[in-house]
Amino acid sequence: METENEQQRWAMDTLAIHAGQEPDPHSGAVMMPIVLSSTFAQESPGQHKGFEYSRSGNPTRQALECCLAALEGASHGFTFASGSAASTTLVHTLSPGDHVLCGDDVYGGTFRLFDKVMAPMKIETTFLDMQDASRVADAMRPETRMIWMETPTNPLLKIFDIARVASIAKDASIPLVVDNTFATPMLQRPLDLGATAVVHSTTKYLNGHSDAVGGAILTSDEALAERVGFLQNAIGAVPSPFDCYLVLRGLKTLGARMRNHVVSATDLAKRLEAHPAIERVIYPGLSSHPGHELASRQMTGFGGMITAIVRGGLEPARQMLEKLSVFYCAESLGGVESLAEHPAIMTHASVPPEQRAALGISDGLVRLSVGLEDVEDLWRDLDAALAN
Ligand code: P1T
Repeated sequence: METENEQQRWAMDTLAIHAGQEPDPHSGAVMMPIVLSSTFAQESPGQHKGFEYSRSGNPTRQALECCLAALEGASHGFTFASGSAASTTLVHTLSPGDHVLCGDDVYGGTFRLFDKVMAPMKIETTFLDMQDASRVADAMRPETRMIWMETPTNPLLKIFDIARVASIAKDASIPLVVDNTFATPMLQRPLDLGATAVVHSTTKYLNGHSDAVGGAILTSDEALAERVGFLQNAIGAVPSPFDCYLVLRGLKTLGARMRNHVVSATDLAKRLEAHPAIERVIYPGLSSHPGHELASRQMTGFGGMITAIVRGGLEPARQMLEKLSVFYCAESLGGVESLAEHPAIMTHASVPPEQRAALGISDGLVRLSVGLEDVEDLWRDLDAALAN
């Protein structure tokens, strides 16, 4: 792929395979080399081929950053050692006294970042349900400097209206950050809907094979990009070239994987909804989901995550998680293998119990990451685990 302009003409599946990458000029290798060198020779002090030191920039990382930026329709991409490192770097664009509006349902680690790391640094966060976008406008304060949301949210799969919240952010001249980890750019492109920046845990669908931890920030806002680029180098929470390579390789099949995840998740959500041991299924693709209509407009597919409430609470939910065998009981999501987990005990344990109760993260709630195994095997596994 020669230029950014040419890249803009390519469809998503083509970008996922080629953006930011060309055959190696020395050998013709079609896969991006893993450049492990920590430093780069300079012809004269300050005269170099674009790389000085691998924390500041690395060829393998640059290829990944270009590919992710192309997929999200951004002009700038930055990658990090984890999704949490990406989020932490982004909130370091704020200053003491600033206020953040954050969606009420976010990954437990993101809640913890705002609640336990940023609050003592005098950055206050208000968590609110953004399903009614007018609540966002009402909650704005003169010192509000950032709006942050996940959609679909983790783990309740709420859908927030990106375009509406983006216009509220724009009126206040503050950035809207969308964590696009659950949808991926294959199913939702927040920047096209007016968001200022996208963050990702590349650990999940983007890598897709549960063998690398990473994160990313994508934006077309020049001032924000300049600051994030500075902070990426100054804070230094950068990914290794090997992890960049793994995510770059995983990205090549992102489109094919996401289409398959969506088909299987839709099928299983419908079957679970009719299962007597299940009290409620939350999946944006079901017409029973309150955000179904908005998700149909805002996304091109409903994702691979299903949340279900097991009838009877903690014990039946625990038994289900113990009995599953094709689904592994494990944190994380977005890999080729199916995973099931219990947010109240596992991924969202850092959210205080009263807040979990208010949100509806009950003890019977389990979260499924539907993988790429045969869907009938997945159904047999779920059905057997739900039998008493
Ligand atoms: O784990 P890490 O790469 O640091 O990413 C953090 C993160 C950020 N945003 C979202 C939406 C996430 O789901 C995560 C990580 N989530 C899990 C590990 C999980 O099981 O939900």
